[in-house]
Amino acid sequence: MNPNRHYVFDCVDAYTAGNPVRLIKSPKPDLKGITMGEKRIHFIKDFDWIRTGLMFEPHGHDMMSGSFFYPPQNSKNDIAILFIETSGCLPMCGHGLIGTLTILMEEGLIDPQNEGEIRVETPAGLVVANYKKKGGKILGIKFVNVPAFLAASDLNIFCSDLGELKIDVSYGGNFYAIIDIQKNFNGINEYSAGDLIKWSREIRDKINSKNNFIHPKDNNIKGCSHILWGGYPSHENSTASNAVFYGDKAIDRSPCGTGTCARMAQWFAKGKLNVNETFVHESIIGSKFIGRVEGETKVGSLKAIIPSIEGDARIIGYNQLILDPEDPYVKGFQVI
Ligand code: PYC
Repeated sequence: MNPNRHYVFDCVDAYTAGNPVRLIKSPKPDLKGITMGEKRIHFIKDFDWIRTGLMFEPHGHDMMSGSFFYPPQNSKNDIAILFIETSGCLPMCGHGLIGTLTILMEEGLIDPQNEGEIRVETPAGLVVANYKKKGGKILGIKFVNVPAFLAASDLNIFCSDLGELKIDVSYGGNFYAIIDIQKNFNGINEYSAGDLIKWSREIRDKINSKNNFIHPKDNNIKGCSHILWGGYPSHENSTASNAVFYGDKAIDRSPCGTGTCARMAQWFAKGKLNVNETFVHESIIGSKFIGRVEGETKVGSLKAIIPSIEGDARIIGYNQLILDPEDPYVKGFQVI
């Protein structure tokens, strides 16, 4: 595929807990590499124009998130997924995984080897999902994610509007800066999404200029890309609420799957959550994921958890999207 040609992309649009998932069925680029991690690097190098064209305006919007699916490298697995969104090509995306698997199952695009289970190769590693099905509908998906770990704690970062903040950085498939409720931050319920977006950009720049977060087992996974702001939950049975910032203008409408895993690893490291405990996470719109610490493990020398996330998704439409080299906005744009 090359950016000088005219393409019509056949897509299925869905959402998971409020956040969009656009599965691109065809055409899809031929990616070099054996693992999805290697294929992700090839996509970033040669095919990012597809991501920007299909995720940003006018074809998408600030929060748009999507995926491509490929045959697995290992025949024991069922599928391989590449995640794209306005922030880039992600190692892993929780809401994206739930949405993509729901579409693949409901549209008959996958036939899992074992009923009830889908083994998924992602750039971050193997993820095993279980689904509940009724008739042709997927009622819910629970996946066991890649190991999550706390990477740094109590970093002091100055935010020009809020003042000094204490920030932890944790990995759950992407690196998250976590800003819990504290003296200078009263929780997401007290601020507008616009404020969180503005502060997130400043904080992310400051964190990445002073630190170099690299996954101990994969140096292609690096940098703190997402900011997770804590808040008080609005439902009695929820553990916490959060708003995750990504890209340059997005607040996740879902509770953020990889963010929830990162936060569970943070709580576990601080003795606030144990193995076999659940963590019900609310999003900025009140939608929920059920997280759970399935076990304990290590990533290199770091203590880590094996987290799981449960949620559901809905298909909302079928889209044929044109990328035409004659279109002045073929690569997409964003108004900041
Ligand atoms: O659900 O993991 C997630 C996610 C990442 C970015 C937006 N959502």
